[in-house]
Parts: sequence; C-alpha cells; structure tokens
Amino acid sequence: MKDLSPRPGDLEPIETASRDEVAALQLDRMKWSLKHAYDNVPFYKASFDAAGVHPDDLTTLADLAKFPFTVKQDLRDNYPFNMFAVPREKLRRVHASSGTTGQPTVVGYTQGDLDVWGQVVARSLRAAGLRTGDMLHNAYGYGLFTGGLGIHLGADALGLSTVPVSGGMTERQVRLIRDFLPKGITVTPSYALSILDEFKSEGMDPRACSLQVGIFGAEPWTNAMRQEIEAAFDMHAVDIYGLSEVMGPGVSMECVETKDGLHIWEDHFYPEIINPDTGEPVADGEQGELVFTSLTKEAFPIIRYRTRDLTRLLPGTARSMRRMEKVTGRSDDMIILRGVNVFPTQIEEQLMTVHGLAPHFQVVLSRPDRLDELLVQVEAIEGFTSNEERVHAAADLRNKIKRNVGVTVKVDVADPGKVERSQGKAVRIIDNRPKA
Ligand code: DLL
Repeated sequence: MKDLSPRPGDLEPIETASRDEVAALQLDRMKWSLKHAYDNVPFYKASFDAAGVHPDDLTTLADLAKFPFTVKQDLRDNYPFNMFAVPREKLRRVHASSGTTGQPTVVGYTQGDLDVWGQVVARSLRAAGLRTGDMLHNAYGYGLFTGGLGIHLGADALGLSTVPVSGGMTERQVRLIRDFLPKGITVTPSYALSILDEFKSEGMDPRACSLQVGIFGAEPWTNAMRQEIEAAFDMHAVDIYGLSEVMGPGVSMECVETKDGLHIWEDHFYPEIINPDTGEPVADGEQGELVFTSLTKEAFPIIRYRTRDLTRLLPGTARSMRRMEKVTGRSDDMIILRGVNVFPTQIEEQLMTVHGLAPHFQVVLSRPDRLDELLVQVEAIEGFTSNEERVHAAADLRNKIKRNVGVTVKVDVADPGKVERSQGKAVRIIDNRPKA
C-alpha cells in the first residue's frame, strides 16, 4: 500500500492546535450555539425552561451537563421545519431520513452550514490521504440521504475530480473504476463487498485496480473487516462517521497514517459520553453513548443530541482533536438474547476468523417456543462447496460465538450470493419474533 501520510503544511492550524486553544474556541462557540438555539427555536426555549436552565448558566464546558438532552422523537414531533432556527428562505438545502420506520426526520442547512460541512468533509478526505486533483469514486447514495451529497460537497471544497456514481448498478461501478482510475472510493463497507464480488465474477484482480484508499462509513464495521478489504484491494481502508442530525458524513474521521479511531472535528461538534441508563456523563476512556452539541450550525442547532451510538473518547494522536473508538453498535441494534447483549459487529468479528465463510451475513431472530433464537445466515466463499466442509465451518462459527460472545446460536451456511446484498447501509437484523 502507498504511503498517504500528510506532508508538512497540509493540515489546518486547528488540527494541530493545543488542547487549551481548542477548549477556548469551544467555550465561545458553545455559548453562541446555546443562545442561538434558545432564542430562535421554541422547542429549545421550552426544554431549557422546563429544566430550569438558561444559556447564561454556561460558564465552563462542563456546565453543558446541566442542559437537557435532545432525542430523535423531538425531531419527529417538530416535523417538518419546527427545529429550524432561521427563516425557511435562509435554507439552502434540506435532507431527511428515509422514514421507513415512521415519521421522517428533516435537517436543514444555510449557506454558512454548507460551507462548514464542505470544510469538515474536505478535512476528512485529506485525512484519508486524498489531495487536490485526485479522483474520487463516490458510491454513497445521492438524494435525501446525507452520504452522497455530503461527501460531494467536501470533494468540491478539496478540489477533487468527483465521479458522482451513487449506489447501485454494481457492474457499472466496476467498469468506471477500471476505466477512470480513481485514487479513492467512498462507500458503505457492505456495498464495497458487493463491488469486490463483482470484480471477481468478471475475472478482474481487485488488487491491480487504481484504488489506494477506501473511506467507509454510515454503518458499523470491524477491524477484521478492515483487514479483509485492505488485503482484497491492496488499499488503505479508513473509517468515516457522521449523522444527519449533527451534519452528515464528516463529523469524525480516521487518519490514514494511524488508523487508530476517529478524530472528532471538535471545533464544530462537541462530544460527550454518557451512561445510557442514567444520562450521567462518564470520563474520557469509558464506554457509553455518544452525545453531540453543534457549535456553529445556523439552520439546525442541535443541543446534547443522543446518538444511540456506543463508543468511548480517547486522546488525540495524529491530530489534537479527541478520537472516538470505532462504533461497536447502536443501543437500538443491540440484541438481548436470553439476557446477553449481542451486537451484529461481534458476529462479524467471529465469522471473519472462520475459513470458508464470506463476510456477507444476516442475523435472524425468531421465537419458536417461548425462547428467542438467533440464526446467523452466512455465505460460503466461492468453491467451498462440500457439505462436510460447510457443516464443519458452521460448527466452528457456533463454537466461537459461544466462547467469545457468550450466546448459543444456530448457523446456516448458504451458497454464495444467497444473503441479500445492500447498495447502501446493510440490513443486518431480521426480527421475526411476534410483536408484543
Ligand atoms: O450515515 C452519514 C454518513 C454518510 C456517515 C456516509 C458516513 C458516511 P445517517 O443516515 O443519519 O447519516 O445515519 C447515522 O449511522 O448514528 C450511526 O449509527 C451510523 N454510522 C454512521 N457512520 C458510522 C460509522 C449517515 N463510521 C448513523 N461506524 C449513526 C458506525 C456509523 N456507524
């Protein structure tokens, strides 16, 4: 793999500023953001008043803990535009969740917000090793989802040659990579695997393609998956995180030279980790739920938003900003199987170690009697056809999950191509249990 580390002069001053400088900037901006939300969004005025706090009560960063949380339901209740702090005419863009599981949530951006978004995504793409003039194959979905257009904004700001291919039409993805010779690809890790399959089925060697770095996010993925993808494509694989409510992609980013977790762009997004049961903040280094407060957003300020993502905060390394560890899962993706907490990423981690199994899987929950059952549906790799070998691989995975995750599951090894493919975020959990 090529060395893509930054060169002297590549970074913005804030990326290497002292912690004191970062904290001073954060305090100024946080005061502004709380006041902006309180003065312009009736929801925040009501929620601060109900909690007996006022923006003037914030004199240190730690005072933020006095302020109430914001949750997804608050956004739903204020559908479509009641969370906005600026008149509708000031919006230059709206994005929304797909709304497949209820009322969609809507987010909006002023021109100033789009400029900041472009800047943090440009910073993220640069942290991955891309430079002005490089070509980027952007396979995140374009549309209401923030992935495609958010990455595009940053690619424009950095001055990349962007191929806005969006998700889907996998054969065309491979053809364009082959013909255009992009240096980077932005895509969900699960869809990257579909692209990999397509390379192989066309008899092309993915290691010989032009890609030097893949920028993967929008869903959880493991370090085991990183190794698999890096080996398959002979390219770097780095993690990008974000959520629409806070901005979109580019809230935090892993640096290609260290690959040790994601630096949060703390000059714009203030992170906290809380105990998800009590809501109390926990110290850096401790696991919990990630909470964000926007520091500069104009159209859609967001105060103490509970992401449901589980991680911990770590000190900066390649940049001054603190890191978050790879997200292991969302509290609402957590399966509680006969009393044990299980995340799909833990299953992924185990199956990557079993010979003969492909990294395509789904977890099917059912309740045949009164007890929940978990079936891992996974695919055999091409050529792994003998029934005996498959039975052996299934038993191996079952044992590893029992030993390392602590639950008894069933495993079904299917033919290659049998597990449904995603073109964006993978659907990992199929819950067939009767609804209460
Ligand atoms: O997924 C934004 C994004 C697009 C991030 C492209 C990275 C790349 P939402 O659709 O609002 O926004 O979904 C946000 O996706 O709360 C996490 O649960 C999950 N997620 C996003 N990035 C990661 C990641 C975009 N790198 C939700 N690792 C978040 C794990 C991630 N989970």
